[in-house]
Amino acid sequence: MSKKSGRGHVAGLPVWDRCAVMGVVNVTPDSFSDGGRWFDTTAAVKHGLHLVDEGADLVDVGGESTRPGATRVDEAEELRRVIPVVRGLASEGVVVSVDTMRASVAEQALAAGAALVNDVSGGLADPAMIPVVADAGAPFVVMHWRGFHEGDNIRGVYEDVVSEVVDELHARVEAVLDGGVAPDRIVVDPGLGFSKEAEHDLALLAGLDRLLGLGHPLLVAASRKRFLGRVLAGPEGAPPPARERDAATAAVSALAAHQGAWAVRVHEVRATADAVRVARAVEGAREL
Ligand code: PMM
Repeated sequence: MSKKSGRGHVAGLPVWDRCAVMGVVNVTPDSFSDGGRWFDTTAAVKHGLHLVDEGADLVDVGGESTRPGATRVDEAEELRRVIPVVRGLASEGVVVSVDTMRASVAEQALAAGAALVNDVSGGLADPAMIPVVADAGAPFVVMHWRGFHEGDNIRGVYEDVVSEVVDELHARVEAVLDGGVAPDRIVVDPGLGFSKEAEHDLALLAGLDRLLGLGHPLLVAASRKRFLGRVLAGPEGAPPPARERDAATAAVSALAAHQGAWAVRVHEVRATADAVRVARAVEGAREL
């Protein structure tokens, strides 16, 4: 998969001729950036449909916050939050991704119509995840992950963050392949903000070409994250709140799309939908 030949297609999903836009629906009371707003099935489905109207190509539904310091929800609660929303959106023809670290949630979400499994642990949190995804023949997002957050960012220590993330993702991809997931169904993701400081996130965005070198479509999920708050705050200032980071998020979307990302995962879709179209138009001009 070269940058020139496109950003790669993920078997089992529609083909987009530009960077795809994944809109986020967090069905949680406590997500770091939009928690509590869509914490009910009807509101969550409505929000997902609104994101599609705004230009989302797929909608990522999650029921567990991965915010630093968040406590895990139990399985029954995660199922209760996620499955009706997946079913509701899929029945409206939306391409749904399920954001979960639990195999049981992934399995039931796939049965309810989800098209893609997005596991921030890359299959590490639940040993049953890879077999479930392999048996279903589902596409799988493998994110770079060094373990659950435990308050202080004890795992966010790197000598060369880009090389280490590439190597660790490569090892995860091998494990996922060994587990029987087809190579054309694997998406990789650098896991911005997970065991990473702002400088690491920025270095990863500067090194997307090396992540693309893994040979799999690349998902970039920068939306409203802490590193954007740091950039916008400047050296002395206080970071703006998460919901005031959407213009910065759209800037990252344009940069990621321009560098060949397969998809960007965002909370506010409209500006990013424009950003990826501008990136596509620039790419088209280069092809002339
Ligand atoms: N980040 C969050 C949740 N899910 N999924 C992928 N693939 N990559 C990410 O970086 C990622 C994710 C945390 O952000 P949120 O709480 O604002 O949704």
